[in-house]
Amino acid sequence: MDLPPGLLLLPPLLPPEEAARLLATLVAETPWEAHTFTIFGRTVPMPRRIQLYGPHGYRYSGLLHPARPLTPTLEALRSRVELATGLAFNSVLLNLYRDGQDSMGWHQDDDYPHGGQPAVASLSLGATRRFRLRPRGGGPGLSLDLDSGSLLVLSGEALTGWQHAVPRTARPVGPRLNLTWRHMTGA
Ligand SMILES: O=C(O)CCC(=O)C(=O)O
Repeated sequence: MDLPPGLLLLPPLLPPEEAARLLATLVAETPWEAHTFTIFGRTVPMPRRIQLYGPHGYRYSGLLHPARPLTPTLEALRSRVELATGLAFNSVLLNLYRDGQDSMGWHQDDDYPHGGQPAVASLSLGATRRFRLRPRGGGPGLSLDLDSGSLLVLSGEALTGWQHAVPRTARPVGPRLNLTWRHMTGA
């Protein structure tokens, strides 16, 4: 499949058994946050659990997340993601999709308030979910099924010219944890 410029699906970072162990560890270790967001004047629960780690506070979905040091588990993982991608990361957003009803709406990741390198490395653990992309200017989109252990890099045009989403699914699926590695700079 031809991927848009700036989108790179790397060989899996982790074998399935290790990905499953890491999923269990991270689900247990993470102080998950449940949030709400407002859409068309209505406040609704965010359909997933999240946590953000990194040296700088970050405004995400209308909330200021304070700086939170990476845990030893995340530090070890960061080294592996950096080695595989050749990029440096200092922050990571964890999104936990508890089942097929949890999702992520259309958005783009080019909004760091204080700059930083905008490339994002996305590591998926657990249930395979469909990752959808569509050009901001309209036109045909595409979908990728992200398996446990997969590593996807988004940079350049893939971030500025495209939006992405993880839709709900009626298929019975177990939990999925996605870690988006980022590089942020302070104010
Ligand atoms: O769960 C995913 O694969 C996507 C996560 C995402 O879009 C984000 O963190 O901005």
